[in-house]
Amino acid sequence: MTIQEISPASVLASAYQRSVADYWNREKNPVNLRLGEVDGIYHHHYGVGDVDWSVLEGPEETRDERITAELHRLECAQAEVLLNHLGTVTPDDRLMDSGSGRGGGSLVANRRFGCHVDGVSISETQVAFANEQAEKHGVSDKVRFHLKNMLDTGFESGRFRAIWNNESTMYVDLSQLFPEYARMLRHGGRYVTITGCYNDTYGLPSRAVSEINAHYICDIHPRSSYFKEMAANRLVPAAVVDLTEATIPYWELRAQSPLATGIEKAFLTAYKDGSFQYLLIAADRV
Ligand code: GPP
Ligand code: MG
Repeated sequence: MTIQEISPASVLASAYQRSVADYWNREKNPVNLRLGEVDGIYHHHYGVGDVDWSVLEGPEETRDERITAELHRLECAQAEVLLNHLGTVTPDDRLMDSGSGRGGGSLVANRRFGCHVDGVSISETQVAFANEQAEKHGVSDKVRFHLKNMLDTGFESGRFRAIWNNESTMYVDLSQLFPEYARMLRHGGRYVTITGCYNDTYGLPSRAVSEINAHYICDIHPRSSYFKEMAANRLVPAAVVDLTEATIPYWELRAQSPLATGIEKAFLTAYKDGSFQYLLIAADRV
């Protein structure tokens, strides 16, 4: 283990990054923990797909449990959509989960492909939690989580077959992020992001988008900046999927859940007024 991996001060390059690390070190939202407890896969992203509204019916005593399981099912479906865009991955390949949270995405990638996964987070608490999960799932030989900064990981050039960000690009400047990915991806490697971005055709960030930024201490980028910065960094888009319609039902259900955090209305407003989009972008490193 390098010094960089064990010293938070050397990983956090700015006061902003320290404030983000502080948020995630303290974060214990039941909407994340209760969902993770369903099957031991802890995600930090939202869901896609049609809601089974029958979960609201049936015995009152188990209603909350049914909603929790349904929200988790939709978040797991979102992770599968991302994995579907990683291309061919063999058990010897290495993938990087950039902004790996409590580790759920890395575990499901390893489960599907049998590959090595390096998860990266600037939160010590998340890294420790995720490494415990890898132990519990018996895959710590192949899935490892590191206290590292995605803008400057220290990983060797050409290490990765694929890199993904599942809702974590809004914490970094893309003009700093993509050069680091172009360096770490091998030629023909795949980059995938699922992200919330603001819609250039709306203009600048709407009130609802600004509320989301304030809630998570992030900086949602315009859709155009993804393509501009990819083009500048040898990343050629291979697929773009607008998941906006597919994520709205998740937010409708979450708004009715006792696990709601208060940000649900802002997401629904932003998606419905056209100021915000939930997008998957897959790109090849050339
Ligand atoms: C979800 O994490 C993602 C983020 C916080 C980044 C912001 C994402 C956008 C698309 C704008 P989470 O699962 O920890 O959030 P919550 O606690 O609200 O479920
Ligand atoms: Mg969540």
